[in-house]
Order: sequence, then structure tokens, then C-alpha cells
Amino acid sequence: MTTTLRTDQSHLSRIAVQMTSGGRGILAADESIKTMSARLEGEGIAASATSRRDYRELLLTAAGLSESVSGIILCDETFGQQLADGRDFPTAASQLGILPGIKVDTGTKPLPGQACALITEGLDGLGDRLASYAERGAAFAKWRAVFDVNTVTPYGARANGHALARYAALCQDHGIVPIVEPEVLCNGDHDLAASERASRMALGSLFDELDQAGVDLTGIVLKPNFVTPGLDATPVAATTVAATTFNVLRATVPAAVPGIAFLSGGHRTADVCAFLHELHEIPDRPWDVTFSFGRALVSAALHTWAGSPANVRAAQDVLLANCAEAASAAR
Ligand code: 5MM
Repeated sequence: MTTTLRTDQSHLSRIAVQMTSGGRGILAADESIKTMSARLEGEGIAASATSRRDYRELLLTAAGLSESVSGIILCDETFGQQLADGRDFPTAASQLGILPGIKVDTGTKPLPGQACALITEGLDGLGDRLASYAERGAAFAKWRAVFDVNTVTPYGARANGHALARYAALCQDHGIVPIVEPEVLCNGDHDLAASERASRMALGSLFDELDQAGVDLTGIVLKPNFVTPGLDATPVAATTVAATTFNVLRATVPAAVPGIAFLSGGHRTADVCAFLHELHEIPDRPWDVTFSFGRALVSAALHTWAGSPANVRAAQDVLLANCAEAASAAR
């Protein structure tokens, strides 16, 4: 495929700012077919391309979603599907005032020689895929690296940071803003210090690699975890989470990055909104902070829907309430 590469940095910066400023955030609706199917089946809904489409249409068409949501991350399947009215998802999102984004990594595999560490794949052919997504309206993309506090190593952090940096540079070549997501998992019973160490390692390596790859930091969005104890450990106050997260980010993330949009990581909606609110209150922050939550926004809506057309409106109300709560934490 031939393509005209765009390198208009002001375009990238404008989109990155639009995604993360003004108290709006990003809805992560990019579960892979496998994950989405398992979540549907977990609610007693038969998984199929149609039920996955119906569910994503319910999310996107919730009335007034764009008041709190600036962008929606889709997976390849949804990106190529149509709403009931025949519009494709990226077109409908744009018409609704929501930037369409696309998850372009192809998932994780074991990283050889590194015990249980993972490497995210998807670089082969990525340039051609990005050209196609750009033509079809993608404003931004997403790539997620996954780290476990118990298995992260400097080499694993560097290898994943390198892949994220190559992805980010390719996105920018195609006029697409890269969301770079180095997720340190919250699963487990580790303490706050363990999450802090792993997050520093992942972020430090990532920004070294982004620098060496020549990525324009003003045209990216960072999607990190909040630095918290594991989900099975004794929780700490939201103010502590915010202060610890801020210290890690301040030490690793250059001020040139316009916006940071956090993942929710399996935490409860109220908890991640409290973390975000406390972080937003910290003075002299160099970057905008907002949300790019998946489960914290959609889990209750999926449960309310339960696959029944009669429940669509109620499910949308649940989604809108969660998005409004997250947005108010970022204002
Ligand atoms: C929505 O889930 C995303 C894709 O997951 P899989 O490829 O594993 O199916 C995921 O990357 C998500 O965007 C982030 O983990 C943030 O979601 P949470 O639920 O942690 O906010």
C-alpha cells in the first residue's frame, strides 16, 4: 500500500490536547474479541460479532457521551463494523463529537529468557495497518505493554519500551496520535513500594526509548496505571496514591507530554475517580491528567444491559453516570 506520510506536529499536538484537556477523558472499549466474548458470556450473553457490535453501539450512542468523553478506543473488529443505521463506527464517533481511536497491538506473548515477563507484539506490518486506519478516520491509536511487579526486569522494561517507541514513531509518521500504555498490573497483594518500583522502571525505560526513537512528546498521550498497592493488599488513602503516582510521574515523564490519561486496572469506579481527583488537585502539575478507563466505566453498564434491547437506555444511563463522575474528577 502506498501512503502519504504526514508529519504535521501541530496536528498531533492539537489532537493530544483535545484528548486529555477540558475535563474530558477517553473511553477504552477496545477489548479483544477473546476478552469481550468472555465478558459477555460472564453476563449470560451469547458472544458473537453481532452482540459485540450491539454492545459497542450502546456505549457510543449514549446521548451526550461527548460531554465527558473526548475519544473512544476501538478494536479492529468494531472499527470495521456498522451501527444499526449503517454508519461505520469511526464515522459515527466523529459525528458525535468523539475522536475515534484504534488498538493496534496484537497482544502479549512470553518474553524468552525472562521467566514470566511478557512482550507486546504487533509491529510487523504496522505501517500499512496505520495507513489504512488513518484513511478510515482514526485520530489516535493505542498499544499496551503489560508488567507484573513480581516479574518485571530492566530488560523486559526496555524491550517493551522499545516496542512502544517504534509503534509511537510509526503512528506519528501517519498523522495518528499514539497512546503509549505501560501498564503495571494491580493484581496481587504487593505493597505500594513494589508498584512504585515497577512503575518507575517501566516509565523510565519507556521515556528513554521514546527519546532515542525521535518521538515528538508533544504529540503523544501517556496511559499509565495509578501507583497503588495490589488489589488484594490493604488499601491506602487516595491522597497517598495521588502523591506517590505524582512523584513517580514527575521523576520520569517530561513536561513536554501534554496529557496523561489513566487506566483503571480493576479498581472500583469510586476509587479511581478519587485517585484522579486528588491527583488533579496537586499544584504545579506540568501535564493535564484525565481518565482512559475501561472496566471502571463499562462493567456496570454491561451488567445492566444483559443483552436485552429493553435495557439499552438504563445501561446507557449507568455508563453516562460513570463517565460524568470520572470527568468531574478531572475538572
Ligand atoms: C478495554 O481493554 C483493553 C484491551 O484489553 P485486551 O486486549 O486484553 O482484551 C485494555 O488495554 C484497556 O484499554 C486497558 O487495560 C485499560 O482498561 P482498564 O479496564 O484497566 O481501565
